[in-house]
Amino acid sequence: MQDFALTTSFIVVGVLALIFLLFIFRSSHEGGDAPGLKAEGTRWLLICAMILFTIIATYSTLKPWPHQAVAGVTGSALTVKVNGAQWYWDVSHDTLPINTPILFEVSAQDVNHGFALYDPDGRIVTQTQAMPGYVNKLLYTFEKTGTYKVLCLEFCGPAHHEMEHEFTLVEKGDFTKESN
Ligand SMILES: [Cu+2]
Repeated sequence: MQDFALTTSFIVVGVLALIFLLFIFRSSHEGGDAPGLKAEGTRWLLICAMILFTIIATYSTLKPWPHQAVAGVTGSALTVKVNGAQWYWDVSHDTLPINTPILFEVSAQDVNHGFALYDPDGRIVTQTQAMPGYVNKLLYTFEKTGTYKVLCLEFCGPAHHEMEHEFTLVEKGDFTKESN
């Protein structure tokens, strides 16, 4: 869907640019030798060329959308369901393996919350919104073992600061689904 929207908007912009160019070309011909009109035409031609260049340059350097990355690995990923509520996190697994793609499926029960993961050094490593009625997919591969904290990033009421949770990251060999 994202790709479709992007491609469609680029095509529409491209067609509009072509219409502009057509009008500029025609008006500069109708204007005969009038130097003012020719200068105007050249200016518009340059503007359109710059717009086209920007679009092509942007399109050619685009990285895959995060959703595509999620779609590509869902088969090998370990899925963790996360549900935010006033004022706690309900998660399906507490212990997770490192060097394994983890797919967090994040939702909320009541109001918007912010699901943010902090590494053992207290640095935020990834985050997404937890929204009622939506499941936001967040893909992350942990590289270090230890205790990772979940904190809420969206003010969600008087006990917002108590919305903490912990994940224990262990070596791949030490991980069993039953250990959760
Ligand atoms: Cu909160």
